[in-house]
Amino acid sequence: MNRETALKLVKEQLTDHRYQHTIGVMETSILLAQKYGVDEKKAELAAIFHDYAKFRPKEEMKEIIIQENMPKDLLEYNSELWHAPVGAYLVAKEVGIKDEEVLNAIRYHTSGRKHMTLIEKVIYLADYIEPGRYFPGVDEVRELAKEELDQAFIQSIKNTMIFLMKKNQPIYPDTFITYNDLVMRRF
Ligand code: DGI
Ligand code: FE
Ligand code: FE
Repeated sequence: MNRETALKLVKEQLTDHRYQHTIGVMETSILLAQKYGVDEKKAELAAIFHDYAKFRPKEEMKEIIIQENMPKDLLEYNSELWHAPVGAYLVAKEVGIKDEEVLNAIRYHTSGRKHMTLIEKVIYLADYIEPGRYFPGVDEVRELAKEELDQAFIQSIKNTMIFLMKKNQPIYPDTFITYNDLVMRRF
């Protein structure tokens, strides 16, 4: 699917603000893909559709999680997590994308998971550092992303966990597992 067709399809699903974020993620993903040796076209497609399900009603997402046998524990944690696996499902079903690497990059773009692939890390990171983002510490992650993918990725996951903990919010186990996996293999 070419970029124009994909953008047209996703635009219908999103607010203007979220569409601008998507363009930022797309551009950032392409740069990261070039730098870290990921298929640019796959990264572009995953980036365009990564937030496809962001505005689906919670009830619809809940039903899909149950009916499609997605991890049930998702329902116990923040509903912000749901649009990622539900998005992967809907992008396959409604848009017809079949590439598992692309679908997994969408599926794990919020929670992370153990043994993340390069394209999954690229999408996670691009989502975090695209030019429209203003998290505390995002500039540090932007600098790290110019040097080393895993370092930047770990820092972004750490920042997200700290952000959640400061608000006394639970952290989904896969997010911890992602952090542990990277830290234990690298340091
Ligand atoms: O959809 P976006 O806003 O572009 O970004 P995203 O898909 O990374 O969603 C991030 C939000 O999800 C972020 O504000 C933190 C929130 N969140 C809630 N619980 C968890 C979580 N993020 C992670 N990684 N793990 C959680 O347990
Ligand atoms: Fe998202
Ligand atoms: Fe996003």
